[in-house]
Amino acid sequence: MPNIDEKLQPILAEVTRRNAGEPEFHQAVHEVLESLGRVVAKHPHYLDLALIERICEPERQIIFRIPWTDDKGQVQINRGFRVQFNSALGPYKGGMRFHPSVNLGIIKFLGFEQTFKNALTGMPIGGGKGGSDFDLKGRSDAEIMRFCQSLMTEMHRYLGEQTDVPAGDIGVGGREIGYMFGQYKRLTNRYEAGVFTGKGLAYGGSRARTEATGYGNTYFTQAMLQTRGTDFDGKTVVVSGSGNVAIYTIEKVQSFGGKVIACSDSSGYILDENGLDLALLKEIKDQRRERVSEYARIKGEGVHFIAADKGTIWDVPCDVAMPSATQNELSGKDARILVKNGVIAVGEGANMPSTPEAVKVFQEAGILFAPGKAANAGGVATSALEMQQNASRDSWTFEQTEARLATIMRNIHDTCHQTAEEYGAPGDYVLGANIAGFVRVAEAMRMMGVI
Ligand code: NDP
Ligand code: 2IT
Repeated sequence: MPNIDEKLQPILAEVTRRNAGEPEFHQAVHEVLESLGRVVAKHPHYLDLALIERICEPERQIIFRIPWTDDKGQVQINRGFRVQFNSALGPYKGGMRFHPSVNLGIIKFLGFEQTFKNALTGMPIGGGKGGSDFDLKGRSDAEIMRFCQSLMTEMHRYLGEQTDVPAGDIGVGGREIGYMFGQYKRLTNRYEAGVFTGKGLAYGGSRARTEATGYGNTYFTQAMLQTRGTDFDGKTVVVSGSGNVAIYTIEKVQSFGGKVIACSDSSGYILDENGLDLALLKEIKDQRRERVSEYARIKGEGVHFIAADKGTIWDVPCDVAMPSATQNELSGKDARILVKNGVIAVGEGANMPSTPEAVKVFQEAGILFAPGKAANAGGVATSALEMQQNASRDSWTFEQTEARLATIMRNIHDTCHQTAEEYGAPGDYVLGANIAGFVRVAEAMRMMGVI
């Protein structure tokens, strides 16, 4: 553990021992502990109070069975998770992920990161995350509904607008949130709009929540570029993924004058040197729920589809890279290729998409690098705005909501930037985000006693 302060090494050793077989969680904790040496040097009382140890231990972890019946009448079983990580700043808040790779360690890493991310927004939300190893691919709407209803039959007892407020993540969008909220309402006999965010506009959702994560990452990355006297205008951009975060990143980058030439899904990536046709991409992904290769098939000449076993999207030369698919999708090797090809900024839309080696490569090359827990916080921040609208039985315009989002992202950027400077590492947004997020949670916990 060469990069971790000596006093903090036993904490990582204990987290690793106590959470055996959870490499993503160890990785997320490792990264935060690397930043905290400078904090305990200034404020040694955090060590005396075991605040770091307490923050690394989730308040509650719930694992449950999800039985449901498929369209053929066959009974299926999935596993459900909700990790209620930290409630020092407000009700647990964080998305639900449906993907076959989901396990406890992945949900824990996401809940841990969420705690600091939510603190960075400056809003009254704690950290949590949940999900299931359910695979949506090839499932009918009816199957997805029955699955969501069964999940909620168990999970509803742990939720509440003052307790725990889920939202979407990978595999969970408007359709799934509707089914889960509908079942919650039935089971509790309460119209508790603020118990879920990312809801449809017809029943208490917020305008701009769908767009918020991708737009927010674009605002954050733009603010970073401005510190070097430049912006998105005329830049070539690569965005991985083609889900919620990727699509609205592409939309905002294009509106800022950037040219997005590639995006991907788990089957491979598409390259369109003329700039992606977003309307077509939205139709293929949002409406038809098809693969990105369909885009190349329809466009024909000049547009390429490269299958996942033939290359990675990070081979494409670009000025700005915005990884927006999943954790550890961008390796040290990918980072070296991006740097060699002249990348100047990386804004993480996904959670922890760059491996630790990749982050090191970017930082050593002096590239502007925005970690996900800061750059993608616009999604959860707008979820908090949705909760605010629900609490006051109000509904704001798109412009009003987006203006709030833009201000929040500017504030998060400035907080990370100033914190990095204050702690002697100017330009290090990883350090700035980790320290600013940690201190806010730690201070609240300190004032509340041994909790
Ligand atoms: P979606 O399900 O809408 O899209 C996910 C995209 O990533 C799809 O293109 C998917 O491809 C691809 N992908 C997912 N898993 C893998 C994998 N294991 N390997 C390769 N590609 C993969 O999810 P979101 O856009 O909502 O989420 C994307 C990222 O952003 C996640 O890291 C999420 O945690 C993060 N995030 C999301 C927020 C939100 O508000 N939704 C907020 C903040 C962060 P395929 O369809 O082939 O699986
Ligand atoms: O990772 C994330 O921040 C999200 N998936 C959004 C969480 C939320 O509660 O809106």
